[in-house]
Amino acid sequence: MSLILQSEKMIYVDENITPDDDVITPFEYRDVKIKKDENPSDKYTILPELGRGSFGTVFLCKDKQNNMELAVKVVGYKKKKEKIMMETEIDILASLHHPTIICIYDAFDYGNKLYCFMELIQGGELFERVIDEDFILTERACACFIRQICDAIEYMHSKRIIHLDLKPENVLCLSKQGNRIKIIDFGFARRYDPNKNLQVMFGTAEFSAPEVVLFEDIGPFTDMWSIGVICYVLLSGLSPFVGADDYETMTNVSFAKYSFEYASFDQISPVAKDFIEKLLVKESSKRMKAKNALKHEWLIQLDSLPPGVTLSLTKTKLKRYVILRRWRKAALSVMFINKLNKLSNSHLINNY
Ligand code: PIT
Repeated sequence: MSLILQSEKMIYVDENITPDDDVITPFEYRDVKIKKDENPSDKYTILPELGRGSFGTVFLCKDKQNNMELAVKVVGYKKKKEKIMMETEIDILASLHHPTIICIYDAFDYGNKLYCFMELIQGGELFERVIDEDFILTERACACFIRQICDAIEYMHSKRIIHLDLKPENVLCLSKQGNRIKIIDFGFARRYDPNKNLQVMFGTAEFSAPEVVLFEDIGPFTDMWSIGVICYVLLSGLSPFVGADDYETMTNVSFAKYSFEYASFDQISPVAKDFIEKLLVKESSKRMKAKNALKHEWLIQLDSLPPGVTLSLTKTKLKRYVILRRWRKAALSVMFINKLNKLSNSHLINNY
């Protein structure tokens, strides 16, 4: 049972479920290789758009053979580099078999586009779900979500794969009632060789680790910082490093200074704060690893504690946070369209 109904509509997540029982994967893991010169439309019907993000465009679709609903990410490529990036993403996804990671179903390279068919996840983004009127947000519910994220990341790190873009938008809920989540978007994920140095210059400033903004060596520890930021936001509705713009945010991240001196944190337990403190450590080598995060008292004690107080102030602040992000996303797409229009206009001018 993943749901306790309190009064008529209130939803209490039953955090006693460990992430591994009641596994909801709609199909058996498949050995996916990219099919070439096969038209995906022969096997699948592509339906309306599901969403757009840093990951590109994802459409709803159906397997014509068994009528199973799926999600498909379609990426057109012009340059060899773009193709290689998407191939890496598909290859990484195909090597990950975990209940808290989106499951790949099929892949095609056809007509200068790469198609990645995946399981359909219908519960929406985690933060959208927790701000719902019916959802009772408690520290235990937060710990239940964070434990599943740590579980997936520990699995990835054990396979020497790093995600590098962990943020709330990339955590989806399986349903509107249960507590299960899945991690999506492996567009920035990398195979990691501990003997080789790796720097990157991408991701979302607000959730990026100091080593990313300072262009220093990154590694599995980079994902752990992002989990610390997600956890801070989930428990308080506040973003620890966000500034007026990306430059200010990156400066804040580089100093790695943050505080729990806000009213939202009054209701948060010392053990939860200790969990965050062990992740938001500037020196990457001293940061808590995924394996140890799963052994941290905050995630271990989860099963034995009562649900605890509802975090009403956090929820109010989270609502504001989510609405602001929606606005920013909308503004960014308008800016993008304007830029495209300008580009195509200048193209017209240049051609006349
Ligand atoms: C869904 C439903 C939905 C979005 C997605 C899947 C997106 C998945 C996705 C997974 C990736 C990736 C990009 C997007 O690189 O609303 O079932 O691994």
